[in-house]
Amino acid sequence: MKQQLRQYINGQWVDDAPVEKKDIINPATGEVIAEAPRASAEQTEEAIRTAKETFEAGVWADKTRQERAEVLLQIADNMQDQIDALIALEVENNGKTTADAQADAEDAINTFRYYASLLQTATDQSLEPMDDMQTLIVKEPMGVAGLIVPWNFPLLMSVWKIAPALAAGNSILLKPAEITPMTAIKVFECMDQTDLPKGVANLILGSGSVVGQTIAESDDVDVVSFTGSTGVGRGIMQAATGNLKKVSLELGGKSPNIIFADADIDTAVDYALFGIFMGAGQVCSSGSRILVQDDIYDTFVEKFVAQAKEIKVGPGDHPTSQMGAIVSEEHLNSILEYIHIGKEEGAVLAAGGARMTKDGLDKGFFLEPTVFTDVTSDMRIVREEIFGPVVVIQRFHTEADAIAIANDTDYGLAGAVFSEDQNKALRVIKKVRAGITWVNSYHLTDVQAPWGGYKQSGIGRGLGPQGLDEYQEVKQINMNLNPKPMGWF
Ligand code: TAP
Repeated sequence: MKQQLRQYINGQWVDDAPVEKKDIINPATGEVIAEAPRASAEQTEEAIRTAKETFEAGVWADKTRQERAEVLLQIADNMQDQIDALIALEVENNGKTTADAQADAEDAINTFRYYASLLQTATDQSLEPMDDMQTLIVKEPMGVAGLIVPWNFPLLMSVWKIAPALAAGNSILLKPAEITPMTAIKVFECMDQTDLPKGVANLILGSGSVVGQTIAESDDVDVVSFTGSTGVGRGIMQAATGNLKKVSLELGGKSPNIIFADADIDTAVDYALFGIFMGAGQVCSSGSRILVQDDIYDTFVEKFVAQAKEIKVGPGDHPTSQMGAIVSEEHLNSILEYIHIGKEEGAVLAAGGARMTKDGLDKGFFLEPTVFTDVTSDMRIVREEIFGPVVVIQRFHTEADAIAIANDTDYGLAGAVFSEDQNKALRVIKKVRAGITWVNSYHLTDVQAPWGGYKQSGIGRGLGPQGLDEYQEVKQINMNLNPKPMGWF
């Protein structure tokens, strides 16, 4: 008997499930682990109405910052109690390794705690009175926040949106990716056991084309925060024009990782492997283009390829696995298609390139860590986001070449520089047109720092104080301290 998943609307787990259902698959085994409802547009509109009613009633929006912070901390505590279950569900539903899922779960809990602490910092401003006018600048919740998240970090991406949206006092409607709803449901179980008023947080399950599109178009949604592909993000922006709702977009990337000849080569190889193969490359900020200075190109490629071939690929819950499964067979096939395109384009396949079926991996969706060398800037595998464990290694000559190649992309999400010359590293990273960057590191970031992209990698910033601002309106209140006729007319 398949586990029946439920939506959470108006503080209730909804049992009268819609007719349409979707099988939820474990990507490591191909097994069906649960069955999820697929909400219709009408059901989505009803959930939006619930969120709107609770917002207008002020049951959450009118709470003090202290009261909201306390609820966020309750959620964090409940998640901490459930951390093993959160990790196991993320591994089972997404295919990532236990180590990856553990880092995500800890990050998610920390995000609730961070926004609780940020609420203790007063942001309202009172200006020095001018004549008899006293001006206050205050921040207020926007209203109903529609939160749409992808499948690659189902837990973390949900929490990166839920925590600031609730901290700001909004009512929310979360739509996880249809294929990975399990940990979002667990987070709502954790929220259900707190003092969060009913109807403030709602979870709706279903497809992007129906549920997501309805959220993006709805006149009753005041802000839509979307993480996903650039193509869908563009559509959401168009759909949002009806009521001119605020739009926050965290989109794709094709991020450059620049390795200078004076870098510590073993450190650079190590981080470059982490940069692309962590999460099986299904990470928006992956370092999917490695740029290597020609003096060390051959040595770097030799070391990188040798170590890539040693990565242990397997089920995420297996203690020896270093890289897990691809999230779905459909996505695996799309990555294999890119590998085929790369070979056709004339790139050299230096490692991997094939689906893995031996040693019991045949039922799951596993792919070898894949490395292409001898690529040119016009190739599709260099320009397009593959979103899998596939990296291209490019050669550069001078500092100026490195910057030009790094920025030769429509994306601008992330980037890194490796060099022992700190001045050069800083000079170059400042020229890289991207929002999340590193020097002699990769992937590691702080919840207090804003997260987001330049160019077609998005609009707005998540995390940090800016992440809270995405869900707040700013109002000026001008008070006449000495009311009497003004005499203008
Ligand atoms: P998408 O296909 O864009 O889907 C993301 C979410 O949008 C899913 O919940 C999806 O629903 C929904 N959606 C699909 N069509 C929609 C529509 N017409 N209207 C509203 N919502 C719609 O992305 P994905 O394949 O899940 O994730 C991979 C992409 O996300 C990559 O491009 C990656 O770079 C990007 N990503 C970016 C970041 C940041 S922070 N920049 C982080 C993670 C991922 P269903 O899937 O249920 O249909």
